[in-house]
Amino acid sequence: MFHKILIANRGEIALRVLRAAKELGIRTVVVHSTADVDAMHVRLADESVCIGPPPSRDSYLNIHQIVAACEITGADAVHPGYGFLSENARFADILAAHKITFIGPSGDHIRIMGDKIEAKRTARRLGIPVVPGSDGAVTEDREAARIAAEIGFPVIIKASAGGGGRGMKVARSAEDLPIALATARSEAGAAFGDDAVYIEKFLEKPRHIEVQIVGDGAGKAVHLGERDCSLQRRHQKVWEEANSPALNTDERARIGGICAQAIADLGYSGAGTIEFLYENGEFYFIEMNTRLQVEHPVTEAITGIDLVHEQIRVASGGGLSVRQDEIKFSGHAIECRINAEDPRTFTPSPGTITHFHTPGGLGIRVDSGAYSGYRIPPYYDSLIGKLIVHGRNRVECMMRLRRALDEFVVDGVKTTLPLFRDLVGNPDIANGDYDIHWLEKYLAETA
Ligand code: MV4
Repeated sequence: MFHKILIANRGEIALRVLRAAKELGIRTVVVHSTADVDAMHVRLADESVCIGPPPSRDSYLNIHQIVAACEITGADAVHPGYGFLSENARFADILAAHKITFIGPSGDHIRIMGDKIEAKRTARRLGIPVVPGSDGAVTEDREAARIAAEIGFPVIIKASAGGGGRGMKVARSAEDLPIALATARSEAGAAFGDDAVYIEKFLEKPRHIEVQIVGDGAGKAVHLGERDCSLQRRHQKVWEEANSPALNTDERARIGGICAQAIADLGYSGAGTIEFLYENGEFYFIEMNTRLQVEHPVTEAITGIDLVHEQIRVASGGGLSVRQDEIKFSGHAIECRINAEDPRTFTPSPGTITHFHTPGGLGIRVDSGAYSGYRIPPYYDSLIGKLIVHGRNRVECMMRLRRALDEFVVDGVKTTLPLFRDLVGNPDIANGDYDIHWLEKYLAETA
């Protein structure tokens, strides 16, 4: 097991990882920028190293400073959290070269999944169902027209170096296609320095369903069911649930089994998420994330498994703590992302939290580094906490969520709490009847 873990992140996820490390008896080091001197994770860590000024590229993204902090403190492993360097293959390689363990997959696995064309080819080879489309990059308009005619319009053009919704163009007819291709290519080239694009059938009203997996790097892997993350705004998730209200037990076992087998065959190490669009009872792979995700606590709530413990175990060579047949799904969980933003325009609202009171009681978890008097710096994302509610079934979960939202007090800055108080009373949400476009439509209609 590791002696000392360095946490290369900030905010609620730094605290989340710190708690897991403490439980496993591992010493903790945090790195932080000058803007985060008063952060909760800095106070709770065994040691802290200030690595630079507020801008991320000078601190949380500064690989040399982080490696130096490992050497100075004697940390033998790094947990990257999410965002920042969590899916940076070069960072994973550099740590390996310094004999420091990256708590995550190999640089090569990160690289494969970071290239969306390569990721899709790998998924298909491993038996994961993918969206119909081009087998690789499309370079010629003629070729694009042939593929689009074959799969049928509408189609979507995506950047291979994109992901998370960046660099996508929809073409509804053959006439639209050349312009969509040219725009997608030039935007991809400008944004990512890589103009490779590919074509897929455009799914009109899918849900976003993602499967949580963990691999031991030695050919064993498990799945921990799925999360439904369809409620998004501008590709930012707002509300996530486990299980998906759309799936039955058989569908869950089938897609989960396919994903676990694929991850085992890949020899993948660590936690990961396989993202699908789900429409008319079919799953279509779109991307894989090779990190722990913001919404991982809903999976922890219904399985009772600590995903960060599993990440640390497999990274240290200790293997998975559970077999697939020991993983049971119990009840229902919902996560609301509490952002310091206007609840309607989502404009960031940094500043001082004058009063912070979190809900409690059975089935309630709040992951947050915020406290009364905490000043939210303006330099980073606006997530200040997550409310995760668990119930024996979805109805109980929703009742408890409504109560928890009533108890939650954040004064001094605007937050997304009022939006959740609206959503929890909405009939479509109560019925679990929503797709990836529902939230944007709702926000437009209720503006
Ligand atoms: C799609 C799609 C429809 N058809 N692919 C957006 C983010 C990126 N991960 C993939 N995305 C989409 N890919 C096909 N073939 C619609 C989206 C999409 C979306 C997906 C998940 C959650 C919210 C979304 C909002 C708009 C578009």
